[in-house]
Amino acid sequence: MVKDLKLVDPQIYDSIKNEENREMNNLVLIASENYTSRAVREAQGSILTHKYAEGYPGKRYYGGCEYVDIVEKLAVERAKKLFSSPHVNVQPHSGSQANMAVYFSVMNPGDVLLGMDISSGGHLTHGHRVNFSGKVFRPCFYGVRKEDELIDFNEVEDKAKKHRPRVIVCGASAYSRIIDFKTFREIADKVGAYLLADIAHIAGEVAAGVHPSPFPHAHFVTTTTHKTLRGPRGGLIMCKEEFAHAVDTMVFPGIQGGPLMHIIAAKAVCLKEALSEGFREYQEQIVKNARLLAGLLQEKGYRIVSGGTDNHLFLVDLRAKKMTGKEAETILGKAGISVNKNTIPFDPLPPALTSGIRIGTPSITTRGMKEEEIEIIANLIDEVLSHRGEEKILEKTRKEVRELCERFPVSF
Ligand code: DSN
Repeated sequence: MVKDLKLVDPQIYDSIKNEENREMNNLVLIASENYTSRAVREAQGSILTHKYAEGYPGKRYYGGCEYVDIVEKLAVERAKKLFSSPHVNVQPHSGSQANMAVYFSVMNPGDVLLGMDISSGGHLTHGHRVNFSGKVFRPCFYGVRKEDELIDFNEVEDKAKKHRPRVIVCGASAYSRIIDFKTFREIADKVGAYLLADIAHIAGEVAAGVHPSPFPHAHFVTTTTHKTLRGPRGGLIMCKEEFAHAVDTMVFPGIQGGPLMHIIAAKAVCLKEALSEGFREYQEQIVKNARLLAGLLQEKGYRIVSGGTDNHLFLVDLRAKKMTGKEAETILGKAGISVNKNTIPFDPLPPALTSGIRIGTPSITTRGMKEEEIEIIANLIDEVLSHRGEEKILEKTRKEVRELCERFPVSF
């Protein structure tokens, strides 16, 4: 007898339903989140989760891989086409594991890794001391300039010459400007380092040509598939042919076991969607929306880190508003607007408090929101933050958020 989730596990069922409602009725402005299509989730929730397929298509350690081979080959071919990448590994379970596989394919423990400081917008896996990347390797960091909050290439070069890294990693989680991959490569070449471009955040924009591609500059490119790319939670590695064997053997058997074939199928679906008509327009609209929202908040007196954005996100410095990022995250959350607290460059406050919030537009753009709705959202954010603690304002905003969400439904 087929028993559905509601019967088998009502607690989990209810939590999923509640989360569905939360996602439908809140304005999600978390820059790293998005809504997947039903097709992506159908593949992700499929019976492919049953299959062991250690190895690669045509070279598996298990029998019965004829269909999952088709799935993985399709995912690889689509990723190659979308990103114009010579070689792709679609098996990394996450962005962290994608970065780990690249590091271990060209570095030994104790080698030097040069990455972007987390408070300038970098990621934990770019050498942070609490992460494997900062424990196994010897990390050193570059950041942004105080005066304009843009990547300081003089510092990148100075640090590269001083510390002689084996790998330089560029790419960020909270940096709103174009990343100049060519200059990073020139610096890497001066010190004989490999360049890894972690495009997890901007993958959709890169795929659509809205952000310059890291190819041909980077030796390795990693990404997640669930942010602007709008796919399932997971990772990808792209590289030149000469590194293909090292990367593939490091993913499996180096750091992972059986690939998640249901996730790989969902990656293939999202890559197909990204190759289809409308994806470029979607990415362009994400950036238009982010630019407009940053500009409108600026007009209302909020300081935007680096003065604006070229991509899907930006950071708001709340110090002049005498508010921490934690407070803003909580107050906006109560109004149905979901953001995350985020350190700003040279932040005097710790990561648990922060002086800023990060705002991103991929999710609301997936809902179809455009300029008109962005104006409403800017007003709602300002109203809530300017009247903190005023229950009446919160109530009014919650109602307006709900109305806006109902006009732009998410279909699950
Ligand atoms: N946690 C992700 C983000 O929010 O940017 C990065 O991995």
